[in-house]
Amino acid sequence: MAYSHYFLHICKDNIHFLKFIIMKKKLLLLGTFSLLATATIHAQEFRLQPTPQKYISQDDSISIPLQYQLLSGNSLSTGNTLPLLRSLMPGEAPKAGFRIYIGTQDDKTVKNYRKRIPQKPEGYFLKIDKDRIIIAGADERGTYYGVQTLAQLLTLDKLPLIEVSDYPDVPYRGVVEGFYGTPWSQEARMRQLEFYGRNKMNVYLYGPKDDPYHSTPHWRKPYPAQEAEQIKQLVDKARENNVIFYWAIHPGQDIRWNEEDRSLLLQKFESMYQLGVRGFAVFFDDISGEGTQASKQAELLNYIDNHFVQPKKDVAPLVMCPTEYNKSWSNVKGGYLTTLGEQLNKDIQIMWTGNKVIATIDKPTLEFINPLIKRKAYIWWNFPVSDYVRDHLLLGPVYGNGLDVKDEMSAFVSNPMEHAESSKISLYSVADYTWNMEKFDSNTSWKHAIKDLMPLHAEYLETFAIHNSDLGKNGHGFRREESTNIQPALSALLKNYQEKGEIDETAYRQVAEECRKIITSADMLLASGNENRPLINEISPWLSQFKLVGEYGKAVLDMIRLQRQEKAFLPSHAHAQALQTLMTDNDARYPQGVKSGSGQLMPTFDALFEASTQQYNRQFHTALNARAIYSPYTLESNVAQLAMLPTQQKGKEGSVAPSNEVINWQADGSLTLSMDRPRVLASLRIDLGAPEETYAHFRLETSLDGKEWQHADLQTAWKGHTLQKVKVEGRKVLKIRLTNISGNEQKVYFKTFKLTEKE
Ligand code: LOG
Repeated sequence: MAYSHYFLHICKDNIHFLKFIIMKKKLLLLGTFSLLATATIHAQEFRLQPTPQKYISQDDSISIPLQYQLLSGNSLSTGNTLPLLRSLMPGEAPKAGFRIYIGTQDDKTVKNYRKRIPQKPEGYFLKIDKDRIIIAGADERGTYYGVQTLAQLLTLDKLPLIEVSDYPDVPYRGVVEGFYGTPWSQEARMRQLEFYGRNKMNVYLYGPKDDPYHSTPHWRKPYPAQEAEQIKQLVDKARENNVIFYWAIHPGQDIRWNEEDRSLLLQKFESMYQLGVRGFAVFFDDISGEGTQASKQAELLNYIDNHFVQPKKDVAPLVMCPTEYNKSWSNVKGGYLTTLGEQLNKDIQIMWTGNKVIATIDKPTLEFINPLIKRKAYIWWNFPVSDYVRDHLLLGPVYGNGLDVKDEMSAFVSNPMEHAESSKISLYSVADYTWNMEKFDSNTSWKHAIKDLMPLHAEYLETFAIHNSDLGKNGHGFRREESTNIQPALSALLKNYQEKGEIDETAYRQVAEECRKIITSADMLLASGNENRPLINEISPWLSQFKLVGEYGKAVLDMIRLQRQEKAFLPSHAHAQALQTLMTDNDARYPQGVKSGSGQLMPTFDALFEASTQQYNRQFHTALNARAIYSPYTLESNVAQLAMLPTQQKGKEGSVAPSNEVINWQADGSLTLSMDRPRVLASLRIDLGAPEETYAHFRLETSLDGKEWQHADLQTAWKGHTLQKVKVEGRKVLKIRLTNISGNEQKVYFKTFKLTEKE
């Protein structure tokens, strides 16, 4: 296939949209994959990522030069730009006719092109001519990005004659590993850093909540040797990929505002500096008490800036995450944010998650915060983080952020899922969005992200991703579109069936076809071998669930088709029930739970299951089980942050989903968990992540009828902080209620609320 060629389509304005339809040699060389998979990716649509600001391409191309003469500027004698170029193009030869001129703007090698270099940080000019390539950067990172763009063009069979003038919209773009739960593995982080380099993201902030040396209890102590070595490895990897590695500390839970703690914190930073870290951050999110004082935080940060960051000269601007880090939690009159705005040194960056903890970012978001903090917000975007909906994968498109806010922010970093590889679907688009906002096209970017992760199985991964996008009910009330491709057919099918007892044949065929695609996609991905093993390992519980969803859909379609046939209906009803059981079992097999297709597919299939069974029962006077899902627990609360938390059931265990944030539990506020019928308890555990005395402010009661309430003792079991095991063994209850009786607001966490029933 060496003769393959590409076609250029240049659209109206001739610059921003360029497509190469190309047969990629590289893909065909990956011989380990099945023929079928290879056949499906014949026509690859090529696109530069992130979308460049400007490019013009002639309808012509050259063969990739086998030999070339390298003329490189002095500014590149160190750093990783030339090593990257050499690794991409091995044929360097002193006398070759083809030349590559590369340098930053003051270098002689690119002096003829100086005027063409965009005068923007990290900008570059790249030109591919018949006899030469020019890569000229505004600064070193810009030159490096020019080489990264060339790297993408080199995946084509031939090099297009092209001119690119490019620079990023947002100064700092990247990722904050800032979620609760299992931190990313070393290997995952190493792969991430390469991914950031390739996608022109320049920051990675290390701050996993569950690294004990980042937060309480061990933030004061240096890392043990082995962990330190791993961080050093990451720092080196980051540098290799031109990413600034920020190390963040989270001291606010137990910091004392004295000299001892200040110097311990500085010593910790110094030890990280020794490991090569050149970016530092202090996070004060999700804390209560002493640590939350704005003026103390500002004093500490300024001290770090004046006595550590500035004197070192080679350290990136200090970043801080405030305690009031989103609008819904901020009390402007209380003066927390204005104190930070006024007192913090001007070069210190202040993070902001938006109008809520989880929110998209738009103009009004920034118009609110920027004047308060007297600087451009450093956006901490809580997507695709899933630590509050761990049973879901968030693989849908990145959408909803303003396309007109590039000048209003100093940075935009995404907080990802604990699944590193799966997060790349969103991170790819975050790179694209932050580089060139106006041209950002959510859906195109998403499709290319998927192709980037699994070129040979993109079609299947796309099917999986489109149905695994929404978060389900959650405490933050943040939702995403899901199953957009089939949603109209699903609702037409359901509406016609429920309202008229009729089958919309077109919709039926579309849904049946989608179920077939779902099953095929799950199988193809599970058997995809080594194309992207880390990704498949992460998502395999969801792939198994996804396949069951497809099978369940098929069984339910059979049910509505056979609903009037007394005998034939029964096996399809039984099969659908069996599949429900398998899905429940699979969900229970993993501690975090596993939900798939929960946004559109499952609610529709469940509703069809119920409607067809009810119809059948009516017609044939039977009593088949017509209930698809069943949750024995419901939660009610007048504490705003608790009201939306989902409940979960696993075998004999019932629980309310935990929340990570500080809960402001108002006086007399209560939470009530109700059961479908009286149940006998074996145990109840409550963890408010608070000192023992806090529990005295709460009253726990149970009731058998919802009218009369019986007191239950909260009994402390010590577990670092506290965990309450409640003495309820053998008690029969319909409702459990926890009330703040202190007369004041209580600040607590809501880490555990879990009961087990007696056999
Ligand atoms: C935490 C963060 C967590 C995220 C989503 C910030 C600044 N802090 O509610 O660690 O991953 O929300 O659960 C947060 O967002 N607290």
